Amino acid sequence: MNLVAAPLRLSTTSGNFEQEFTQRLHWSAEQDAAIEQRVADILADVRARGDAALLEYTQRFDGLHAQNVPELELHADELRAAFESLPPVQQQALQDAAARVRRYHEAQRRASGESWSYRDEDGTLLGQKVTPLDRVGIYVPGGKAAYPSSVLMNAIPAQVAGVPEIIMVVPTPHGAKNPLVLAAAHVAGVHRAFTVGGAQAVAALAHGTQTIPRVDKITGPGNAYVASAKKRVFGTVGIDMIAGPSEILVLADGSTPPDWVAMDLFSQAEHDELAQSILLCPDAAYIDAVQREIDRLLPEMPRAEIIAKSLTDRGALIHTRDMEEACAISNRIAPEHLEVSSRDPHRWEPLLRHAGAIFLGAYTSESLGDYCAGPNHVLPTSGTARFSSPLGVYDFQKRSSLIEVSEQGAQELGRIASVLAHGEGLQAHARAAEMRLLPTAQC
Ligand code: HSO
Ligand code: ZN
Repeated sequence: MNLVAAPLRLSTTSGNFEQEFTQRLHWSAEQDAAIEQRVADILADVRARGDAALLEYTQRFDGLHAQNVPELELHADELRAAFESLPPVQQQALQDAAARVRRYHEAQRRASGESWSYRDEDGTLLGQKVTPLDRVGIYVPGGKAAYPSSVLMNAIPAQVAGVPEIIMVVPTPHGAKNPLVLAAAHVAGVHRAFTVGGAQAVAALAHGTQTIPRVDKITGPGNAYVASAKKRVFGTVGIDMIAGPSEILVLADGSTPPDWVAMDLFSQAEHDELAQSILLCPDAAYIDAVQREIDRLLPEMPRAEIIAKSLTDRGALIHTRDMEEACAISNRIAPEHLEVSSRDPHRWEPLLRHAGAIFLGAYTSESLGDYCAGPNHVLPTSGTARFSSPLGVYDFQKRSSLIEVSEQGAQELGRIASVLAHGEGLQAHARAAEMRLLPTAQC
């Protein structure tokens, strides 16, 4: 088989650049009406019949037979046993990754996850109280997209936020359990885990069943059924985001060995045929060199077919006038992962405004971030980095405003509120404010 990975070659100086560029970026999640209907039915059924429905769907879709849902729980000793069954190098790698991810998220909590307050001169106290969610559900896909690293990336920020109950669901088709996933759950401090998946698991977490407690928020990636179910239960519970296919954008000044860049482009392409890998570079000869490395390295890759299709259908090698223009185009794309593969990454970083994660310098391969650098690998995709952020401790916390008005403060605030309440025609509001005015200060 002669596979070809031929990303689209574009140049910003060419007349039809805008049109070709826009076309290449275009991606829309197909809303399959049949899936939508099936998911709506499953949600309604699990909501109405609880465990009985969950058990039936698990039997039908996962070929997993059990007498009842309690049998589908993975207990703490089973998670620990999975961890202990791993070769020591894998145990160590999981623990090292978890420690680094925990440390990063602890810093995040210190920087932005703490309560604060201040007092006005008249003694009025104003503040913000940060509280962890009571209970969260983490969806972990089964089968080929079962990533132990994603268990760490979802559970650790929840744990660092102080969530007292983290519930994991993971489908195990025909009972096939992924020991690394169970071990990661053990390392990350998941409290309870169930071998259920699909829309039925999302329904169980959102509404609760006799066995599975209802949660306050559901995070984690999943297939089209899971994504549709998460969208539908949003409002009953919180959700993190609906992730699209992975993306990498490499901004190169030509100083990094081209095979490093080629492999980084492969690293996201190998996730999915729909993944998008893009190179932006002002040096045409370097772009040629990267393409040569792509051709040379592709046959070595076990997932060559996926890589070839992803690069050919969605990839691009874009020649820009200079690095400044490359940065501007990167901002338009707002990629999930942005590598600044430059001798001088700090020169370009201030120009980069929209990206889920920014990897600075030739040694910072995105793949290190996927596993163990520390920051979260659950990131906004499909241009949503324009307005959203990586999964973090803040996703597992919420904020309450705190207000304590002093007697003196009530005089000043009462006058303002009374005027505005009369303006809105709301008498009770006005009188509630006025009643607290001292006789000398009455309006
Ligand atoms: N790059 C993926 C995360 C991942 N990679 C997990 C390897 N394992 C998120 O975009
Ligand atoms: Zn990855």
